[in-house]
Parts: sequence; structure tokens; C-alpha cells
Amino acid sequence: MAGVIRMGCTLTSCAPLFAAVFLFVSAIDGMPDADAPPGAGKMIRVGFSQTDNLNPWRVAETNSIRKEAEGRGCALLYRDAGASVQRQIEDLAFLISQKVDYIILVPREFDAFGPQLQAARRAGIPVILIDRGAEGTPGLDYVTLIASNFIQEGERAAEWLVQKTAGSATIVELSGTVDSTPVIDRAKGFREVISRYPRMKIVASESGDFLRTQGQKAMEGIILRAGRSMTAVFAHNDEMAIGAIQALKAAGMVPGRDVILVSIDGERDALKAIVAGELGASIECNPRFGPKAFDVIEALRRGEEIPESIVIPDHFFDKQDALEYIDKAF
Ligand code: GYE
Repeated sequence: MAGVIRMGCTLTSCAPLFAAVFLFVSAIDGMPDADAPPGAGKMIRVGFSQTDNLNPWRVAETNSIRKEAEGRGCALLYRDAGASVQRQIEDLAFLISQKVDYIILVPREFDAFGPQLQAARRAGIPVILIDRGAEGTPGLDYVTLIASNFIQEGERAAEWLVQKTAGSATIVELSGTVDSTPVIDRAKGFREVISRYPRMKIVASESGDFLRTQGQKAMEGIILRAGRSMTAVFAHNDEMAIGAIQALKAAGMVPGRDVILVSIDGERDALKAIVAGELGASIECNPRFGPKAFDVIEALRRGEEIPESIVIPDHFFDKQDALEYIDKAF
């Protein structure tokens, strides 16, 4: 099976040899990126534009893409935009200038990359979106979007909270990167469900940019303004929920008792917090896109038709099974 996969990704049947000369081009700030090495002309060159590597979810995603590229004998030209849309625009221009065969893109914001997608199209470089959506037409501006169903994630978080609070809660929402599709859709799904329960009210909503420190800061500010009135927190990712737990504790509240928290991602620290009784539940958002992204590349090489979107199924972690998954979590 592995042999078949490798053949799909390279231009020769000697693919295992190429795995040995796997190239990983790191894009550390200020460090010039090298191109593919001489003699590697037949190796498939894949550009990967990551939005940032600032939380465990992103690191797990980056590692999954790296590992899969290596396993399939592809050269990976990797760029980390460091949480900057402007830098990601430059990264895409760089990858296009390098004439990579494919681009795997995590678009930081929904409507920021139209001109870059068009430039890739003009250059004949298929772009595969992973994890977040971008403005444009699948099959035209990009090949496909591989992602979780974010609306459903928001719905599941809300349904769990409704159940846990018997339909009555004063909710703080900590959202992630503004204008990113997970934030837009998770907020939508969550609101759709709680709108059916008149005693479920969002009293504050702030972005913590998907970061623990920012989530903590946002929560501290909300506590300063609203006191101890909140009874629930919906965090758009685990890192911000963990930051909120720290802020609640510092203010003398007991997470899991005074305030019920629910979040998304399923990272290891969150599963530990669930076991400790501080976090109520986490809806998994699987960051391991490597296998699926490279399957799409191989299918493209075989000339197969690719669906407009590929949905990753998500697990649900609560006290029942958090312990069981801790070792496998990222
Ligand atoms: O939930 C978060 C990350 O785009 C789905 O971004 C992803 C989200 C994920 O930074 O932790």
C-alpha cells in the first residue's frame, strides 16, 4: 500500500529512493528558503503555507503535513506566516515564484487571499485548502477544502451546554481569529442552538485569537467588568478555555462548579482539564490533515475528480472518555 502511495506522488517507480533525499525547507524568520536540490527535478514539490504555529493544534497540523510529505517522498517548501495575513500573502507569492507543483494552504482569514489564488491558477498550480475556508469557487480558485464541519462543532458545544445547565446559562464566548471560517461557523452553530432556549444568553463575546494567553487576558477583562455573573464559557478552542480557567481561578471561582466550560479541539491539556473536572467537554477538531491532503494530490495526479469539500469527522470528549484518549492526543 505504501509503495502504491509513493508512486502516486512521484514521477518514477523508484519512489522509495526519493524518500531518502526528502527535502524539508524550513522558513524560519529572516532565513532564506532554498529551492529543491539539484537532481531532484522529478520529485514532486509541495508548498505548504501555514498561518502560524502558536498553539498545539497548529503544531500537530504542521507535523502531520511534514510527516506525510516525507513518507511519500515529496519535497516540502514550508512557510510559517507567524499569524500575519500580510506575511502569508508574501509566502504565497514566494511559493508561486518557486513554481511548486501544488500548494497546501491554511488561509488565516476568509477573504484575504483572492489575488493569490488567482495568481496560483494563472501559474497552473493547484491549491488545496486545509482546515480553514477561503473566498472563491472550489474546482476553480482552489481544488477542494479539507476541514471539519465547524457549524456542527458549535452546535455540539451548545447542545452539551444546554443539557449540562438545564437550558439556563449566562455565557461568555471566547472566539478565535477574527474573520476565520472556524470562528464564523462555530459562532453560527452555537447561536442557532441556544436561540431555541430563552434562558441561554451570551453576555460577553471577545476574541482571544485562539491563544491561551489571549484567552486568559480576555477572560480577566470580562471578569473585571461583569464580576462573577457568568455561569458558562464557550471557548472556540481549548487553549483559550485553559486560559479562561486560569483567569476564573485567579478571581476565586471554581471552574467546573461555579462556571461550566466547553471548548473545541481535543488537545492533551484539555483532556487533562476534563479529567480534573475543570473543563466540561471538548469537541474534537482533528488537525492531522497530512494523509488526506496528500491523498488529494495523488488523486489529482491520476486525473481523478476531487469533491468540492472533504469533511473530517470529529470525536466528542467528555468525562466518559477523556482519560482513554490522553495518550493519543496532541
Ligand atoms: O481550532 C485552533 C486553531 O482553524 C480549525 O485554528 C482551526 C482552528 C483550531 O488555531 O486551535
